[in-house]
Amino acid sequence: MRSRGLREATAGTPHSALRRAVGATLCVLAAPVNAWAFGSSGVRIWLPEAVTTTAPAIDRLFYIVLVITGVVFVLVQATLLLFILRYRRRPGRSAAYTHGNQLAEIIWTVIPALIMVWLTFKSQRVWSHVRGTPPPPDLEVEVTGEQFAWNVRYAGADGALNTADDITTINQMHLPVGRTVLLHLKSKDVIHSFFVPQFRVKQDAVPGITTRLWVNATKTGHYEIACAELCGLGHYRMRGFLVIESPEALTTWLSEQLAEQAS
Ligand SMILES: [Cu+2]
Repeated sequence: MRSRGLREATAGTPHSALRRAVGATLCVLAAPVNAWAFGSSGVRIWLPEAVTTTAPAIDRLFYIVLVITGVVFVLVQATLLLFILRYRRRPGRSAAYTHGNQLAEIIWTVIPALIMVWLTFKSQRVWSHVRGTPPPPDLEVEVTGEQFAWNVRYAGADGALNTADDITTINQMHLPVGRTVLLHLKSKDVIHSFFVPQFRVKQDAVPGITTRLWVNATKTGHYEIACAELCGLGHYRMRGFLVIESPEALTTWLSEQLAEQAS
């Protein structure tokens, strides 16, 4: 630890100013990590609330990459500024010619390579969990994008999708909290993109392809489904409403939809 005397002795030097600037920047960059570490009691910097079992791991990865790239950015820009000032043209000083420094080149190649390899393994674990084989679902729902609405289909009493007793809604999706839901994502016409920010899910709905996504919501609430792909003139109004509720409330809602459909 630096002694008090030494701190006071270096307090007014340009080096100490640089150190303070780097320290302040690191504090700002560390704020999102702090928010993540303290969970819901922390300050939300800019990401929306995370309401699925997979969202915290995705956020953690995002903040790790943000902090690493942020620190590198600040260090590189500070060094650049320092060198611009320190080695600026001065009368009587000629330029020095150099072939570089092999040790420095090895260091700044090996360290980023190791960080990249570490991030690859770390992100692969998250990716395979989120997008690998889905866990056994408690409920399957079909979501079909079309210009400019989300068609949602639930299985009826027979428990099978795409049969006569299906329950269909437009722009209204209800899902149960604490249950694994498998979404079958389709498109009728052009490429749409199913986007629920609180799920940390943004997935293209491509004509001719059924994409499977699984989610397990951790919190009840009202959220929005956006289309994140410019899909035509009415793209701006392609907006769905998502309700996460208890399984019992979902059963009630589904029977209401069925009664409405039959009348
Ligand atoms: Cu769309």
